[in-house]
Amino acid sequence: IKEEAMGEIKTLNNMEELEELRIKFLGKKGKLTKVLRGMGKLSNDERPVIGQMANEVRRDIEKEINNTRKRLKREIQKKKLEKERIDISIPGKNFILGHRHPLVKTIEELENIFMNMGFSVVYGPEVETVENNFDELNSPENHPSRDLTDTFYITEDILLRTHTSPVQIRVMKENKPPLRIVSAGRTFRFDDVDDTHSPMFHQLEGLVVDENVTMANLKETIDIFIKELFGEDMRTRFRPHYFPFTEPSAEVDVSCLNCKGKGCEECNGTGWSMELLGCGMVNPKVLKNCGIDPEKYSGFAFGLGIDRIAMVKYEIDNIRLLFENDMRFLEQF
Ligand code: FA5
Repeated sequence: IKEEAMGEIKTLNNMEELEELRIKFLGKKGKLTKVLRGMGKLSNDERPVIGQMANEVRRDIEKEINNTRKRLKREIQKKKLEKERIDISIPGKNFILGHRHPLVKTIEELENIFMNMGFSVVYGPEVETVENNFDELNSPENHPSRDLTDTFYITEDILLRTHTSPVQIRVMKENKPPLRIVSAGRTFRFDDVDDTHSPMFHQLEGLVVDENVTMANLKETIDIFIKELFGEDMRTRFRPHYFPFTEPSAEVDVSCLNCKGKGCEECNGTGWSMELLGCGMVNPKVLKNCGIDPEKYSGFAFGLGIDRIAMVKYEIDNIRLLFENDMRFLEQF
């Protein structure tokens, strides 16, 4: 029995097999137990001899089981440690770092330039009232921009703002002059999509209201801003225009980045890049609508097309690229 047990114990690989072996030899119905139970049948002479032998065998088997248990425990732990080992010589996984969208970068840059010029940054909602978006801005009842085909209406009185100018109304109604704010955000129009037009685009609105604010202040503010953004040699061109909420009004172009105004293929020889913003002196009627005395105060306002500024700045020739989220495009910035 002892030899059999000792032989088998050497081939064991795990705790379960060891337990099975213990039961097979030392359990209630085990081989050795059977011998001990059969002792009653032995003669008085044989009993002490066989008894001692059986006890020795039992002790030896138990000892070997204990040793084997310890050996198996060590082996299991060793295997576990090997599995958990960290090989510090394996090259690390590449950590892919994201970055800000070119439009977000442009917005932050614009806000920073204006903050340095003493403007505060405010926010307005994308869903607006017809009152703030058109009425209070002196937009005539029959103006084409109010048309269903140009504006996304939600109800008769609520729409997706078509420009950031309603933020002017909110700011003037809630605050007293002097005012000096910019506000960037999304705007929506039923425009046909082409290289420079998108139905969802971004504007940055600027508004200054104080005593003795003049057109010269407006022109200088825009000039400084454009030079901060594009560099000292960038020139601006103010073209007379019409907006119901400003009088007089102007549209502003900047010199072509490619030829710096000399005239090249990209600007069709004109030396000027696309129209970037609209601006003007706040119409006294609008000041009045918002409870500001036009006799005492005057102001200027402007609305920049942020997408177009990003396009000029990063030399992007199609506005759609900004909204397609194609990684091959975005990874270039
Ligand atoms: C306005 O929206 C006026 N609210 C701007 C303004 C503000 C004038 C304050 C006076 C005082 P306009 O419709 O021209 O103006 O749009 C302003 C700029 O938004 C444009 O110069 C252009 O850069 C940009 N823009 C207009 N429509 C689109 C479009 N569909 N896609 C991309 N950019 C556009």
